[in-house]
Amino acid sequence: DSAVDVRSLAGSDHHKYDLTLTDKVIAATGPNAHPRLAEIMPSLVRHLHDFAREVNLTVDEWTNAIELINECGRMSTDRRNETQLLCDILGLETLVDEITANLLSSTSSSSSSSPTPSAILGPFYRSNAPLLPNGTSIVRNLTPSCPWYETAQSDAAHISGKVLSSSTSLPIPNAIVDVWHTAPNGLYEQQDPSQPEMNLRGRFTTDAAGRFSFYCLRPVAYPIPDDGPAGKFLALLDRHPYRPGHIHFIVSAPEHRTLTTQIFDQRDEYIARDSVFAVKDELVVRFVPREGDPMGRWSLEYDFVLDPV
Ligand code: MBD
Ligand code: FE
Repeated sequence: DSAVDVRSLAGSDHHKYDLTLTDKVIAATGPNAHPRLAEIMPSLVRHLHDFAREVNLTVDEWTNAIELINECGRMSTDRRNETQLLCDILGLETLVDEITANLLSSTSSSSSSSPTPSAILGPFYRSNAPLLPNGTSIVRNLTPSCPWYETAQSDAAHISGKVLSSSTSLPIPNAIVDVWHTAPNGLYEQQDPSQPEMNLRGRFTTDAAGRFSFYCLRPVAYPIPDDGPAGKFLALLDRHPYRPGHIHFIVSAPEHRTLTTQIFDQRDEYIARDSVFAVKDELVVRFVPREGDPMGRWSLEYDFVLDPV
């Protein structure tokens, strides 16, 4: 009889049975295993083994894959996280973000407005960005000698809005809007020695009316780092490395669930083919011309709606 419940065999007498390799690996988990791991490992092992059998994975191919993963784990000089980047180009960070959002929304109580959709964090977040007063700029020490000085003038933008609670639609004072994006050369500050420390990063606190405002730049499309293992992998897949122009946010407030998200500039040619699959319709924004403000040629009003905890 081949129908054996392998879970009941963990322990003494499983060697008596002719289990397949897959079943043996699953059955090897002991009774005191970490509960969540005990729950998920049978599925992981089954899918992993089924995959290898389905594609007839050879030792050479497996060795190449191990080398790719090992290379991702070796920290590059700009502290980039290539393991995360590898997950991103496989759509995995977006998938787990989606799964997490679905789990949370099914348990959340009645709300009067729908929360702002989340989007992936990405590998370039830095904590402790400068706390800045509303109405100031995250563009630091910009001088005419900067190679992208002209672009920074023509793409200077003012972003303002409210942070609201989905349960009441009321504004939330003292919420923190943590923002970061790349320079017009497509590089985040920590990737680019020519940018000042914490350039294009800042944290703003909403006022009594739940409002925040700051100056930044309209975001540009740029390739995710393609000089390392993730880039090598993309090339082997004949895929482009570009992300549409985007601005990252982490919005947090007392008694509310922290929102990690991104907004995407509607004008961007890569909006429908993000290399890391993070674009959602509700996160696509339209900057409009701003009159009479030399600090910002473009304007955007955007509200963030947070779910209560
Ligand atoms: C990025 O800038 C980014 O936001 C993500 C998610 C992945 C790679 C580079
Ligand atoms: Fe990014």
